[in-house]
Amino acid sequence: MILALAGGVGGARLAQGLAAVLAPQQLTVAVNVGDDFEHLGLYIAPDLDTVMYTLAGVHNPQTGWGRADETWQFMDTLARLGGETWFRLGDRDLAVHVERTHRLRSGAALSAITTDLCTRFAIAHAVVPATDDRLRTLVHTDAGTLAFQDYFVRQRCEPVLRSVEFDGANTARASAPLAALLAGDAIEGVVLCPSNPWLSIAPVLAIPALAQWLDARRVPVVAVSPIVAGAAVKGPAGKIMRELGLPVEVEAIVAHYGARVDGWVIDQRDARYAATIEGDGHPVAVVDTLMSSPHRAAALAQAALQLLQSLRR
Ligand code: FO1
Repeated sequence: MILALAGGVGGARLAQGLAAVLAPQQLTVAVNVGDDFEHLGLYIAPDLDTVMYTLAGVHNPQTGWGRADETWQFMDTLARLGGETWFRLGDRDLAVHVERTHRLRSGAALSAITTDLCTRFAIAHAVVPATDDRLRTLVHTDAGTLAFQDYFVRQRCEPVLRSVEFDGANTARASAPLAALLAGDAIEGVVLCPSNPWLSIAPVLAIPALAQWLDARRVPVVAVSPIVAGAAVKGPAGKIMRELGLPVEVEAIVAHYGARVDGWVIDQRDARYAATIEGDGHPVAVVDTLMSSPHRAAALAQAALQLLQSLRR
């Protein structure tokens, strides 16, 4: 079993690649829930839905979020009624939020709901929220402390980020299926997807059970760099790194994860960093990391799995 930690578009794309090359019983994707929030009375889980829609092949490849072939009757009507429209919910997408919210209010756990929704989308591989408990990313900025989606969508990541906090992380437990996996000995390796390390992966690693398991692990961890040729492939990682006073380079990502990562998959455009990273004791695979098609995502997944395999020997 390979455990992939994912959030956002980079995570969803690599999860799709891993699902293409691993059998269903060989992959669990544990997804960030720090971006989740309540909006218009609904519970929205953007990263879970991005992974779910991508694995189901119904995602919108242009936006990276939401569904393909979406219609917007609900949003248009809401706008006419004077409702809040800064966070856009398509008609098909809306059905997922309504159903998930209803089930949560009936007492079901987020992980159980996710498993059932994924089955209904004919997804064979396991997708689990990192936690069933409340965990919310708060962004401390020059414009004050902002809830994640307020910062990310409403304010388009424009405020200068000073630090990030994961409200509830200290008491959050691993979700039921993830806890069961961590308690057994099925996991043979971990892949950190090329998701934003500060906004998407950090909330997952902030869950004490997961952090403790990783620090005591007996299996290798491989990470795929989300930085290519001095820029983030997608999203605000580059801007955030500059605001944190870090160079927007692979080596800053390597330093950020430190001893938590054993081996690195970096892009061929960053090949010059390979010797230094290897010199620090981390084997490196240099490949094309841009997942511009499902085929390329599968090739990248294969490279990450090969590196994991070599670390196991
Ligand atoms: N991102 C946007 O930039 N604008 C939106 O209106 C928006 C709506 C939205 C609706 C459902 C959903 O699951 C995701 C949505 N996202 C939107 C993406 C999302 O907020 C972020 O990309 C993630 O939280 C970051 O990983």
